[in-house]
Amino acid sequence: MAGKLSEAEREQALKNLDGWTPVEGRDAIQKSFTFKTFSQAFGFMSRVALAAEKMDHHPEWFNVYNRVDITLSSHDVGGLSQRDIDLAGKIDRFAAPFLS
Ligand code: H2B
Repeated sequence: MAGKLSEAEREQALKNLDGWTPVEGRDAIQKSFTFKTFSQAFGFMSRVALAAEKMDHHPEWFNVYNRVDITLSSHDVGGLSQRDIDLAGKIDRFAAPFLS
């Protein structure tokens, strides 16, 4: 199980991710996705849900209509781990076809 990222690892990982920003007052990252419709948002969420279940690593998220706000953190280590970075990359790949 991947442990908490060091400050340097965290910085490097964030540089390689697109649009994920640190959450204020918490060792976590967040990103907001806006789709055209609820159907697209939910299709995206379904893909993320299946990948998350497979990884046994789950997002915190909030959906209203076409918007999905996602926060990633590893609860077991109380902060950001490589699992969050891997999941963030997958999430971006799932969102890309809808947003291009
Ligand atoms: N998701 C996240 N984000 N953090 C965790 O620590 C975590 C998880 N732990 N999904 C998993 C499930 C754990 O509860 C199971 C038992 O492996």
